[in-house]
Amino acid sequence: MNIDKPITIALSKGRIYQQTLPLLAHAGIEALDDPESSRKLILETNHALVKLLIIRATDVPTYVQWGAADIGVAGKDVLLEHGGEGLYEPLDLRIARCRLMVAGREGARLSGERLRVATKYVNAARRHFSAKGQQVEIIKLYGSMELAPLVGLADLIVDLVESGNTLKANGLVPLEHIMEISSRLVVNKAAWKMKHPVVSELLEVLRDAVERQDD
Ligand code: PRT
Ligand code: MG
Repeated sequence: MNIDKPITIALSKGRIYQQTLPLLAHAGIEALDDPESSRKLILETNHALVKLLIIRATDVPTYVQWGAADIGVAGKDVLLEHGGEGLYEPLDLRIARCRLMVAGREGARLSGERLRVATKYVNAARRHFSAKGQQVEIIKLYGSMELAPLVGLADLIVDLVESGNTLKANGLVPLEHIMEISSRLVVNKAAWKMKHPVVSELLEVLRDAVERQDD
C-alpha cells in the first residue's frame, strides 16, 4: 500500500487489538510494540506515517468522531451506545464476535409491571424492550452486570455473551437474543474526505483481508 498521508488508527487492547493485527498485516502495517507489555498509548508502526492509539474500547468512537484518530475499530455494542455521530461505519470486520442478550435467573419473568433491567447497554436495551412494547426501568451499570439479579438490583440484565460461561458461573441463563455483535471499522467523516485515496485504499485492503479470513 502506498501511504502518503499520516493515518492514526484507534484500537482497544485485548481481543480487538489481537484480532485487528492480522487484518492490518494484510495491509503491510505492523506495530513496533506490543500494547499488552508496553505502557505506551501511541504505538509506532513499520510505516512512519501510521500510528496506533491504544485506548479504552468505549472511547474509540469518541476519538474518531473528533478526528483525534482517522480510523478506529469498535464493537457494534459500543457504536450503538455512542450513536455514531461524526463517523462512517463502512466495514464489518467480523472479529470479536458475540451476542447481545437478555439474561436472568432461570424462569425469570420477561414481562409485567415494574420490570428492572440492569445494563451497560442502555440504548440497545431500551430499544429492545420498547420494540416489544414492554415498559422497563433501566439501571445503568458499568460492569459485572451478572451480579444485579443475584442481589435483587434487577430482574434481568442485558449483556454480551460469548461462550455463556460467565452467565453459567453466576447461575444465570440467556433468555432472549437481541442481536449479533461484531467489530466495525469506523472512519472520521472529515478524514474520509481529506485523506480519501489512502483511507479508501486501506478500506479495500481490509475488506479483502476480512473476506479471506471468512473463507
Ligand atoms: O474490558 P474493559 O472494561 O477494558 O473494556 P471492554 O469490556 O469494553 O473491552 P473488551 O476488550 O473486553 O471488549 C471489546 C469488545 O469486544 C466489546 O465491545 C464487544 O464488541 C467485543 N466482545 C466480544 C466482548 C465479548 N466478546 C465478551 N465476551 N466483550 C465483552 N465480553 C464479556 C461480556 O461482557 C461478559 O462479561 O465477556 C463476558 C462473557 O463472555 P462468556 O464467554 O463468558 O460468555
Ligand atoms: Mg471487557
